[in-house]
Amino acid sequence: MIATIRHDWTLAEILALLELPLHELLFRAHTIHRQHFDPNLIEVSTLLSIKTGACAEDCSYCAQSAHHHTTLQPERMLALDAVLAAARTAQAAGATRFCMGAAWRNPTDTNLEQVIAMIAGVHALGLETCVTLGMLTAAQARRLKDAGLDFYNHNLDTSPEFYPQVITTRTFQERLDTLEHVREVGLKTCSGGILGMGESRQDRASMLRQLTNLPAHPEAVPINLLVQIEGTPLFGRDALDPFEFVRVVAAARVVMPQSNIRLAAGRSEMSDELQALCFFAGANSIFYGEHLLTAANATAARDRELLARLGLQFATVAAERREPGGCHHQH
Ligand code: SAM
Ligand code: DTB
Ligand code: SF4
Repeated sequence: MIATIRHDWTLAEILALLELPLHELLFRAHTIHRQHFDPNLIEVSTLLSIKTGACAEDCSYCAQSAHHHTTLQPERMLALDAVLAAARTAQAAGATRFCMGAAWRNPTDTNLEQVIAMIAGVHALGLETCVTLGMLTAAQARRLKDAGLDFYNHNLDTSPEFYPQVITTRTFQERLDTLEHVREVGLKTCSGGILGMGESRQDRASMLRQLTNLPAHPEAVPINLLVQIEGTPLFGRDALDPFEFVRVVAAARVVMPQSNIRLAAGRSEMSDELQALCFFAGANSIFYGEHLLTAANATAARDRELLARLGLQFATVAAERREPGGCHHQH
């Protein structure tokens, strides 16, 4: 049986999921996961920061905000050949998607044309393309779609209630507007959030509710664990209980059965056992490669070893969805 795709989850229902006995929640999530995906395949995307730091926004988690005093050195936009060299390396290491991020509030139209040249080059290598450039107008989303982009990443980051404590220079509604522009032109959306910023369980449920109640579930849902950056306002926050992280991954799988749930930033701080639990709970995608945007990622060598120990394989194309009725779990 294939899970129904719902857009009407209530906060109370999602909170109730998060509050289930852990094994109950894991069983439900894994059962749904197997109905929609091969449970032994992991999708791998590699990130590259194409324009680093000096960002006008005040996101309180971010190393790249000009509002904070971090040790990060700002860098101008990378040249096309440097981007393509990084994409070739990522592809040779086994990545199937290349995600380019820029520290902008929004791109100018000139910025966009430069990024489009990068998208074209990466696409020509045979990689899926994703960019995350901040807010987009409807016309800019259309331009990216026409240029052949596959995915646009734009995170909701947290609940609408907790959001004002995290970012003051753009609103939650502006994020929803960008996602709408992206969706309306037929780009695939990648949208998720960050855990461990001091939010409550209710905030975590509320963020998932916002994602599920979008007119279409995002095709990819990155769940980031806050990477604590010295000099940012969120540095020194209490660490999140790892089981709470797993619960959110599992609940995300239950409420968005067909989306790729990505175990995103923060894996370098996670134990192998925690990552294995997250994969069981329905995470089927990772960022792969030594760097995230500015922070270190789990190393590629550690990831290859971990996946081998768990009997998991890199998906050769984006994690394939099961054909309805084509499930091979025990009935
Ligand atoms: N500047 C663009 C924007 O914010 O829309 C694109 C890049 S931004 C770095 C992409 C996302 O990375 C953020 O929305 C946030 O969810 C995530 N992120 C940034 N810094 C992080 C950190 N220290 N820990 C976890 N996730 C982080
Ligand atoms: C997402 O959800 N996480 C990625 C990607 N989308 C762009 C970024 C993580 C950034 C982690 C902190 C850093 O590297 O600065
Ligand atoms: Fe800028 Fe994006 Fe970092 Fe916010 S998350 S400060 S918009 S780079």
